[in-house]
Amino acid sequence: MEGHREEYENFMRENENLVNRCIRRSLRSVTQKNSWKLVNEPGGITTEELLTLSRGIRSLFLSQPMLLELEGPITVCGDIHGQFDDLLNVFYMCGLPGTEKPAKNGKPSRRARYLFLGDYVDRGYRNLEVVALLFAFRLKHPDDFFLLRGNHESYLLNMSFGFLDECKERIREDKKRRVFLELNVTFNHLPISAIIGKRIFCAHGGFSPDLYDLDQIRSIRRPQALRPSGVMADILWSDPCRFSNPNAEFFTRYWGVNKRGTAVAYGQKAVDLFLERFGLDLVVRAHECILDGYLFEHNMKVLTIFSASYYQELRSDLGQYHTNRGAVLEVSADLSCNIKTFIPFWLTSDRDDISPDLERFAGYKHASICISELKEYDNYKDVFSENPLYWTLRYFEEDEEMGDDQEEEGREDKGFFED
Ligand SMILES: [Mn+2]
Repeated sequence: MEGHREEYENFMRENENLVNRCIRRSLRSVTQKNSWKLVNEPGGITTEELLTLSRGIRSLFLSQPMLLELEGPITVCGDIHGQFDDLLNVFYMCGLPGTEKPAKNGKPSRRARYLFLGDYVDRGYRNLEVVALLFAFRLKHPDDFFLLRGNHESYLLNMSFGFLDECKERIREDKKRRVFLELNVTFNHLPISAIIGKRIFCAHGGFSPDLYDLDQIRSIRRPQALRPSGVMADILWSDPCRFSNPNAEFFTRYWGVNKRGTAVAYGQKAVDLFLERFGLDLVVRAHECILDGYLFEHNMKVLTIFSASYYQELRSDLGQYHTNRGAVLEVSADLSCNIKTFIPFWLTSDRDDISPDLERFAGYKHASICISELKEYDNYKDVFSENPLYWTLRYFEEDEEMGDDQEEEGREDKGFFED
């Protein structure tokens, strides 16, 4: 891990300006009329610069464990799903990463720190902006800003739910394949869980019936593609059991079948045993859209947090979207928990300081993928037909073989949209 930290520090020495520019430009979009777009837009960052961030951040992920051990105070955020305005809304509400929050009620101020629970891409339409800004903050604040992996940080999902379409649409022909693949390689380096103050377990979906020792998480090697089953899949995919039928409860107090058809559903008994075994108090997870933005279940031992407000399903071109609030959880230094909820920027009318043209739906194109379109991806076949476990490794080998030549061939990135 030491060596990776050094790699990361070297990377930052060379690329600090890029990281700062990426953050500055993203935040400007809150107050300036113009654009929500950062990548491949005038004044923004180029495709190559996005890839530079994406490569640099891998050594930072590897320098820290697969199971992060964090302390409060820290703000925990759920799914973002490409809704860049929600991400900015969270920072607007809870403080910019690394900055001092204003003191309230006589309490001392503190630096805003964050833990995100995954699902950064798909569904929404500003995936590239979300990824770029999260990566930039992650690089800028390596010990105050953390990202976990969600089930959508996997090419098996994000080639079908919007991210690949966005890459296709916004990145020029000869680069889009590389961007999509390289970002997914980086996703394969993300840690999958965190424990705050030794008491609060955080992950995208939940935990696993096969998890009897936390070292099982720590020992998962990276880069790691997401497999369809196993401990890692359960942590990223599972949900709490819900009972509409009291008779069903009898059978699913421990573990049930997950309605998604993947991983498991955990009942209250399973939660009690899990928390007791590891001396924990609470599971905080994301993964499900909740009307109020948050939901306590299983005797308040499981908290779901969802941070994409008015969450768009894939069919939002038909005017279908949820009318949910977004929420975040603020955990204090003594582990007391405070939930904040919010509605989209574009529903608020009293913020004069915010750009008037924030309409989320303007310019949004329905990200559809149909079977016939898959034909276009024939050149991915060699990659996608493989077992995900080998895919990552092979991609790395290819990358190395190409080495410096590839950089030369790449030339200066002058995409369609750049000045
Ligand atoms: Mn999810």
